[in-house]
Amino acid sequence: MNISRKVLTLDEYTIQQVRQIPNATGELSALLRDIGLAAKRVNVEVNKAGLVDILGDVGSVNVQGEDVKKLDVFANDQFTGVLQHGVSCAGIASEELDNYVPFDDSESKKSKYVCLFDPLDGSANIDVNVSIGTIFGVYRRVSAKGSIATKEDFLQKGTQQVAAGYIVYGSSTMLVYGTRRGVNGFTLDPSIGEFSLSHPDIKCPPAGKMYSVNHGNFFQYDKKVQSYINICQKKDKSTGGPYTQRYIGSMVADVHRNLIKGGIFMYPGTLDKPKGKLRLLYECNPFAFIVTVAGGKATNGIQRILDIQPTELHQRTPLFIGSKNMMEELEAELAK
Ligand code: P6P
Repeated sequence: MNISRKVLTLDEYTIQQVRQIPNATGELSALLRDIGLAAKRVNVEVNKAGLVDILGDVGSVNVQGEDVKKLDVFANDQFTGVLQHGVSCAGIASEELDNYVPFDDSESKKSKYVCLFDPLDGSANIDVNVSIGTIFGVYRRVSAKGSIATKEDFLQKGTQQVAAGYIVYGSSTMLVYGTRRGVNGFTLDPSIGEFSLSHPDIKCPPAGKMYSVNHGNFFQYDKKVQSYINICQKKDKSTGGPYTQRYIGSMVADVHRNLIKGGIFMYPGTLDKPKGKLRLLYECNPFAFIVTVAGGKATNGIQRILDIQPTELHQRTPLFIGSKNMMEELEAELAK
C-alpha cells in the first residue's frame, strides 16, 4: 500500500535520499537531521528573545572582537552539542570559538565529516527583531577516520563541501541546504514541530532587480565597484535598471531573498577593511556553494569564492554573490 505523504519532513527527505543514493551510509543525512534539531531549539529561544532576560551581552568578547550576546552562546552550544553527540561529525569550527574543536571520543573519531558554522549571524539585529540566521558547511575529513580531526580538515577549499546550508529565523523559520544534487528549502511547521519541504529544487533566477550593499561605505569602495553600483542605479533597458536597493544588514536574510527572487549581494573590501568583513570558511563558502549549485555565482572580485585555499579559520574575504547575469555585469565592470 503506497501511503501518500503530501509534504516530506526534513527527516523523511534525508532518509529518502539515503534510500535513493547507492552506497550511502546515512551519515550525512544523520548530520543534517542533527542540525535541524539544534535549529529548532535555537528557534524557540530566538522567538522569545524579547520576553526573557536572554538579551544583552554576556560581557565577553568573541574572536571577532564583538560583544557576545547570550543567544550567540546558546546557539553555539546547541550546534556543537548535537554534532558532538551524534554519529556523523569528528569536529567543528565556529565563529564563536578561537580554534577548531576536534571531538576526542571514540565514536566521533570514527565519523567522516567535520562541520563549520556561524551559529547566529547578524546577532547585532537580535535586539531589534530583525531576521538572523545560522550558516554551516560540511566537509569530508582529510585526516584518517578513527584519528582525531586536524586543522587541515577545516582548511579545505569551498569546492570540497559535501553539503552547505543555513537557517533563517524570520517571519517563518526556514532551513535551506544544498548538496551537489540540488538545493532544497524546508519551512518549520509549528503544528508538528518539523521542518517540511516547502521549496524543492531551488534555482537562483539568472536575472534580478535587487542589489544589496552598505551604501555607507560607498566612498571606501574600489572605483570599479562604485561604477557597478552606479549602473545598478541607472535607468537602462539593457540591464533592466534601475534596480531596487535592499540591505537588511543580516547576510542570511539578504542572500536568502536574492537566492529566491534574484539579485546580487556585495560586501566589498574597503579602505579600512581591504579583505571586507565576512568570513570565508563559515559565511562565504556555504553561501557560495548553495548559490552556485542553484545556478548563481560567487567571487571575491578576482576568483571564485569556492576556489580560495584557506590559510586560517577566521580569515575574511570580499564577497560578491547572486544571479548569474548580474554577477557577469559586475565582472565586466571589474575587468575594465
Ligand atoms: P555592515 C552581520 O553582522 C554581518 O556579519 C552580516 O550578517 C551582514 O551582512 C553584515 O555583517 C553587515 O555588515 O558593515 O554592513 O553593518
